[in-house]
Amino acid sequence: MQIDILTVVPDLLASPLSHSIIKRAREKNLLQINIIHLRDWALNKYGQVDDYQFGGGAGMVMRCEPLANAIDDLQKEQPYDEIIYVTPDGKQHNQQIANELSLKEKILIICGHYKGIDQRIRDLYVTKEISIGDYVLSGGELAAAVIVDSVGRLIPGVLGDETSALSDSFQDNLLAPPVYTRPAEFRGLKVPDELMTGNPKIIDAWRDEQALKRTEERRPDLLQ
Ligand code: 6GU
Repeated sequence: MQIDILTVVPDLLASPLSHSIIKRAREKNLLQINIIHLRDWALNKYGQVDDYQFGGGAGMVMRCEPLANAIDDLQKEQPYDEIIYVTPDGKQHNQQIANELSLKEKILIICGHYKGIDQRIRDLYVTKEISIGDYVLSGGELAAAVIVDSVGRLIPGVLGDETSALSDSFQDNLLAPPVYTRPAEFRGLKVPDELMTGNPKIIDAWRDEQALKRTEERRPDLLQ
């Protein structure tokens, strides 16, 4: 899978996508991430990509021409399966969207800055608008990193059996059960007996029960 990310702050994206599972996915060539600097399509030698809003108001807006020219160039050989704009007014990201995106071949994520991008780019190019939650970030880069991480780990072959996504929170609309490692007792707190039985039936039943209990207590909305 290829994920291109169009940004005016490429430095914000480099590190979060170069570690752990995502690093290995890139090394195995299951995931290609290209961080692309929008200034390469700037309007002038000053690197301008934004302008004042029509109608007035504080804050700049990212202009159409650099974005349109960049997108046209980037899909000359192979069109994008999805062009995503990350924005606080998008649909809230979740595991189902991550699952769907992980099956695509080539996607573009556009990171907005300032007051966002000209509406006409959204009308003409964008196929999906995603927010990562009800709060405002300074730009779309950290949201893009969150989305790429959540998608990249789901690409077939990225996770081994031992880290299978099947046991993650949300994968079946349940939160994950508690987990324990050694020592078997810490400051008077013991690991639940069920996990120490070595009996897969008892262990699975305990995990299912705990996942359900946690979800009922913390996220009853997931059970609707
Ligand atoms: Cl996608 N972008 C920005 N700037 N802020 C956000 C967001 C995205 N999602 C939540 N807050």
